[in-house]
Amino acid sequence: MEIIIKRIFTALFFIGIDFAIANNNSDTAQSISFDAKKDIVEIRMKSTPKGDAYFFDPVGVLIQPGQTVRWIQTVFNHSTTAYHPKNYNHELRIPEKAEPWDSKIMRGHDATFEHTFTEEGVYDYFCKPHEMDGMVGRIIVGKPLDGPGTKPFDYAPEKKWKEVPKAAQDNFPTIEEIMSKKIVLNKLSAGQ
Ligand SMILES: [Cu+2]
Repeated sequence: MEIIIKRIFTALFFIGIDFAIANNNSDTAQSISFDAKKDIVEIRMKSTPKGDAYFFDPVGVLIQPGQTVRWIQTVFNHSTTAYHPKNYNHELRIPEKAEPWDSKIMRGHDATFEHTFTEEGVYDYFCKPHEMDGMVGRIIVGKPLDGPGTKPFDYAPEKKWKEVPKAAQDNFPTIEEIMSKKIVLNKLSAGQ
């Protein structure tokens, strides 16, 4: 009996906390946090059943400024890293005004990383351990505009940025495909 009463008290305690948090938000904060939660786009870091290839799925997404992307690791040890000179001297392939992100190597099943996008344009990113194998993705925020992500690979050889590996170049969905489909599933995910 005592245990049951304790449980009821615990339950009431947590309901109380939720209620307090909900009431603490101003109207604006409430609507922003509600919308932000609803608008999170999830991209999974997966492997083929045999474990011989790793990939982002979906590999391409169209989102709107202010939206957040959440990467979820379903198999061990990946990163989501923007193509940007600040990230290991990689080629600049995100809008010039945008902040680059780098999750570093993520550890553990269900590890997640989030980034909120505000600048419009094309964003290319890679997984640090598997870029050479073609584990890359592309996100378009709003409109592609004509930023670095719309340019051909190795568009500025004088900068001496690290080259985008051929396997990676081959795995980006086209801008046209992302704009028309909004979500481009990875061809490696077929049948999963
Ligand atoms: Cu990876």
